[in-house]
Amino acid sequence: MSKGKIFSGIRPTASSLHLGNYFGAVANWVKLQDDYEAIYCLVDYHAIIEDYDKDALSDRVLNMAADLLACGIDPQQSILMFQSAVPEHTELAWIFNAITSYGDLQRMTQFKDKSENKEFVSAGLFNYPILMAADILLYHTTVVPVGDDQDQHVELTRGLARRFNSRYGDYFAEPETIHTEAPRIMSLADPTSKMSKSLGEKHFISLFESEDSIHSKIRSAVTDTGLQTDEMSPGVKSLFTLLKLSAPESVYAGFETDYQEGTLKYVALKDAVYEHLVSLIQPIRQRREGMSMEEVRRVLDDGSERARAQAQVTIKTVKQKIGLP
Ligand code: AQP
Repeated sequence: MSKGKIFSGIRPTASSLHLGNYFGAVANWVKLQDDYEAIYCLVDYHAIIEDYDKDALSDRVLNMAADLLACGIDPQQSILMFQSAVPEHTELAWIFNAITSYGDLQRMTQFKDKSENKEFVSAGLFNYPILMAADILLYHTTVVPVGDDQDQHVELTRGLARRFNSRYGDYFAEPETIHTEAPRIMSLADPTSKMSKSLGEKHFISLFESEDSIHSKIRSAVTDTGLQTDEMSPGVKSLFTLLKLSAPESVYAGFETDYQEGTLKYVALKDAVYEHLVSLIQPIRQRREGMSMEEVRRVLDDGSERARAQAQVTIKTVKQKIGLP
């Protein structure tokens, strides 16, 4: 039986991955490599639609690729590539522009959140989901492993596949989303918001920041929201999620019992989260340290070339189907 096809991307908007990226998406990318034919992409065209540092972008692409390799993406098994090396992504996006409804784009919550209170909102930010749909469908993807903040965009992608197929004849499969057991990691400084770089330094933990900094961010994690309720507060829930993802089951169960019996000490919970998280990411950090950037560049160039060969076949067929000469 032929393997299903995966595509997923990450924006090189910072120099390294954060825990949200890792637990929400990348951990699954690594796990699914054996069962799927996978393409993982540094989506650099998605990184230029909001303010960005042009002098840093190129290095960020390389650094994020190095992070992904350190996390366990295997370039012998999967394609690791960057988007701007394969112009068919933007070519297909333009074609999809013609079949995307303005109203559908207006409903995208990420656009609403990211455009709020901004003086300059680029058309690229509005059109972002179209390029994402092109990224996915260009490779006849069947499965998209992402955090749940991307669900609405994958839904739009399915709709575009349907619309294309009904106008021009069956061609694109409708991809499914796959989540990890933690599809939304929350900010420790504001446990009601998603862990995210754009909220600022204290709202995310990078896989590669100093242990002191990780310790201090976990130690200052918000636990009480001041509201009296019988339910676990969002901050404590978030710490338990990180513990579940990093510690042995017995450690997690012990803290759960403490919580139920009312004997839980937040400091002990935070220290356990710190200790287990750091041990989990230690091997990744070590692999990252020894990595040659020349080798990373070679992996990316090779992956982009292999991806382009596939993308060119799709674009050729799409152009024929829509009547271009
Ligand atoms: N907090 C999160 N929990 C679970 N999954 C997450 N992802 C991102 N944040 C979380 C998933 O990571 C993949 C890459 O997403 P991206 O390119 O949007 O990553 P990002 O730019 O690093 O996300 P940020 O930090 O949220 O960026 P800003 O603040 O700029 O918007 C996706 O699969 C995403 O779901």
